[in-house]
Amino acid sequence: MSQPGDFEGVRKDIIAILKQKGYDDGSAGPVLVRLAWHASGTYCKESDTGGSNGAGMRYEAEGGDPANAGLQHARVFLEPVKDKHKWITYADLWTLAGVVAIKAMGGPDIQWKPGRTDFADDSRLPPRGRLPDASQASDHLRHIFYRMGFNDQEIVALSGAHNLGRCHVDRSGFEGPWVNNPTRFSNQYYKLLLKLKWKPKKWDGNFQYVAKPPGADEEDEDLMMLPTDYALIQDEAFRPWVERYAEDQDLFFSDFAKVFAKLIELGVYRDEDGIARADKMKAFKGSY
Ligand code: ZEM
Repeated sequence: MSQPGDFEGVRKDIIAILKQKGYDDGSAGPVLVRLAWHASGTYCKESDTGGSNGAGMRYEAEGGDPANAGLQHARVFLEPVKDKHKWITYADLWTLAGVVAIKAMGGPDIQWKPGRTDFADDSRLPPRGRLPDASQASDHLRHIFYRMGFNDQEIVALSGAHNLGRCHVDRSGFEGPWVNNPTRFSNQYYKLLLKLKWKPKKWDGNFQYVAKPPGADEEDEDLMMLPTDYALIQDEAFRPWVERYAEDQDLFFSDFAKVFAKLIELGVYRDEDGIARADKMKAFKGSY
């Protein structure tokens, strides 16, 4: 048991569980980033419901949503950290783990503030269907991300998280990594989107794009893009941001840091002093 408020201790212990021999590419990092994103990405600005408060994925109604398939791995990886620092809420731990993982994989420093509260029961969970559907295109991306309060540039910057990790057929119905080194944060995703010749994958699974990595041998694993990734280069407002981030990694890192910090604050009400106030959060008192 550590001292309440020892977030440095929590950060160290998150770093210590990142290396996971035998799991995916040897790292828990990417799936932790996805956990932070799915915990936050249910937010609806208009009704001020959903978001990173509550840690609703602990309950079947949210955790068992097919959109969240596979994220139990992330939650299990974090259990020893929660065990050692019992005072931290799951909602804080999941968002902090995403931030720590991004930094440890070579990404930018992202501002993180504590104060999220865990729901005491499952009566306040956001409805299913608020997370994006990878088989759709630009209109859908705008519909989903505008609802959270993001703009076109922020949609493109957030999508750069697909530099990390991979798709798993048994989780999403899609298959493969976006980049060659999926545990190293970079702007490679944007470069490959523009540079490679993306073709529909020939298989019985979900429609997705594939390409051989540059200089690949026949047996090299195909890289992939989801229809929503590909939409970023087809849409005339998204594409210029893909081009800018492909050219300028520093710009991408600084924009990504801002937008990820905004993502993990969704649904968190803070007083002017920055202190989170659960009793002022609609998700805790209102109804859907
Ligand atoms: Zn993802 N994402 N995502 N994403 N994502 C997957 C994996 C990962 C979409 C999506 O459908 C999928 C954001 C945005 C969007 C990560 C981070 C972020 C997978 C594969 C799918 C299907 C899941 C599987 O099979 O395991 C769609 C449609 C998005 C709309 C733009 C945003 C925003 C993210 C963070 C900021 C990460 C890190 C992964 C890799 C997870 C892993 O386990 O390796």
